[in-house]
Amino acid sequence: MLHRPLKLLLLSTSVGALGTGLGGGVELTLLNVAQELLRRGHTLKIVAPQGSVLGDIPIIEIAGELQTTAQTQGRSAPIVMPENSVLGNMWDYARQVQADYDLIFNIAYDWLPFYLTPFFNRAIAHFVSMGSLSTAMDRIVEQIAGQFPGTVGVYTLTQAETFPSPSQYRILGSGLDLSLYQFSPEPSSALAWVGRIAPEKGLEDAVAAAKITGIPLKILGKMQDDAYWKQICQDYPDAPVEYAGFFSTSELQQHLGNCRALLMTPRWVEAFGNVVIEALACGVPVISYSRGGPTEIIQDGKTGFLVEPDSVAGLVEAIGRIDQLDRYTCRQQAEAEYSLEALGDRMEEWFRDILQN
Ligand code: HBI
Repeated sequence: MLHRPLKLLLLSTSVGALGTGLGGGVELTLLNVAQELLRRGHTLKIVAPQGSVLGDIPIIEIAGELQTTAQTQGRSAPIVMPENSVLGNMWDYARQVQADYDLIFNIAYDWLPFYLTPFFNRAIAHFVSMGSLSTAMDRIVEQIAGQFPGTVGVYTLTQAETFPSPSQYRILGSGLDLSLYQFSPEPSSALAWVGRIAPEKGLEDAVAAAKITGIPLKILGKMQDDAYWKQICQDYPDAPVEYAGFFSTSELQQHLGNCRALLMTPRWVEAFGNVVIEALACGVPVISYSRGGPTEIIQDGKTGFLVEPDSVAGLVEAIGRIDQLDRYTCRQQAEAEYSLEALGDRMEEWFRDILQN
């Protein structure tokens, strides 16, 4: 069991079909983890909502109603299962086929997969993709992390620290297929902002900074909350910003590489911030609020600047110092710390530790 290839069943996020961008950074994480495990000789299947596409990886599509995104609910939100829940249907499928696999990998930030863990006779590795969002989720995540030690992983330490017992979580970090990201030595004058366009991402602060500095801001990402975007446009009618759309990796890295710096303005504890390492991979330094995952990635003053959270003035001040940063140093950090190789080692080691118990 320890060194032969593993048979893995990966269960995806429940809030949207893979490829729609609704899954945010988790879609990229799932694709990268799956590709790297396949490259290493393991076999795997991904179970995901109908309409999912993830590269050329085999997907078992499951019908049913999507879950509501957890980050739009309140801390005291009850657990809600829609009629004909795709999450319930995904996990009923997993129950039926579990004997064909060595290990199940869950990436949904939902109550059900955690609750079902003791009912399965296969080990389940849970990857928690966000920080603490509700007491109901905290309770079940903490319970399973305690009952099945070592089986609950997170991206970063700051993310783990949003939960009651941080030391129970395995820190897994993230990684990218760096061959998909071209180093770009000579950018245009524009700044970039990349992410799901939703309130927790704090886009309005980046737009305010663009208005104050007069530097054009290119906005890339899934238009998740139209009303939120319309409000920003009303509040900052003459800011030099352009919403360029939602792109696949190859187009995203072209737009991103052409920018002087990426602005990260998270209102919440960003669990990791895959866009940060995507920027570094293109040689683009990152200016971010000092909050969540980016604080563990950005080398302040070398590959970016960490700014006082929610301070637009702080963003503006940092933008004035971008020329102090070396773009090749940014690429080098991505290669040293965030390669797919490094992520694959961490995931494989995690799985083998779980199977040894
Ligand atoms: N919300 N309920 C729920 N379930 C998820 O799996 C989920 C989510 N919100 C966002 C999310 N997953 C991730 O895909 C990333 O956006 C972090």
